[in-house]
Amino acid sequence: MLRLNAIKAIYPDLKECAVVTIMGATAAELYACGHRPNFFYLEHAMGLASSMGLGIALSRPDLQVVVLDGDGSTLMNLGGLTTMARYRPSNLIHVVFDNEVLLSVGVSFKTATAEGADLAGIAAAAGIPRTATCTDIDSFRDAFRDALAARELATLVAKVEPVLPPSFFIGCHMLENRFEFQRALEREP
Ligand SMILES: Cc1ncc(C[n+]2csc(CCOP(=O)(O)OP(=O)(O)O)c2C)c(N)n1
Repeated sequence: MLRLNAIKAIYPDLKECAVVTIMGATAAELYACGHRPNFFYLEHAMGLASSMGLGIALSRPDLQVVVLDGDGSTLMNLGGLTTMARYRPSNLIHVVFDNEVLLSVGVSFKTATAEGADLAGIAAAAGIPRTATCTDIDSFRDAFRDALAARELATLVAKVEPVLPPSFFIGCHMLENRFEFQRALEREP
């Protein structure tokens, strides 16, 4: 599965959600699908997209929050899984695009998932109530929509090819994105 196609498959569902992505390829691919004020591209702070998503989900329980994470980033903040499970917000879906490498730094450095680490299994063991590993677009879209409908904290791992986007272009400055996203979050439901 290509991550771009996986993002396209859930893109219509992201319209009403607060979305936080990791930096690099995932951010660029979501941006390429069409930027929205409710999308935040978390630059530099590798591993912390899930923690930021948790904070938003807890402070805005009326809002569905979606985090688009990577395997390297998730492995860098495994404690984030236990903290998400501990507070268990029903309005948070944590998607991990697992390409088994640190793709965005341009080298094919393998992560532990290339050697058998099972992020959905780790998330389940951390206490995340709903987990899945998806290897094709249809099962990923179904797992995502089921999690939305269930209103239950979920970590969904999508196994994707290590394919770089044609460009890392993001047409809004980090600061602009920061203020625009804040305003989107402050808007009344
Ligand atoms: C603390 C920290 N270490 C390293 C980096 C450099 N860096 C940026 S993206 C990235 C790889 C992210 O890997 P992953 O989460 O698997 O996502 P992918 O790029 O494969 O989509 C790295 C190492 C960083 N931004 N911050």
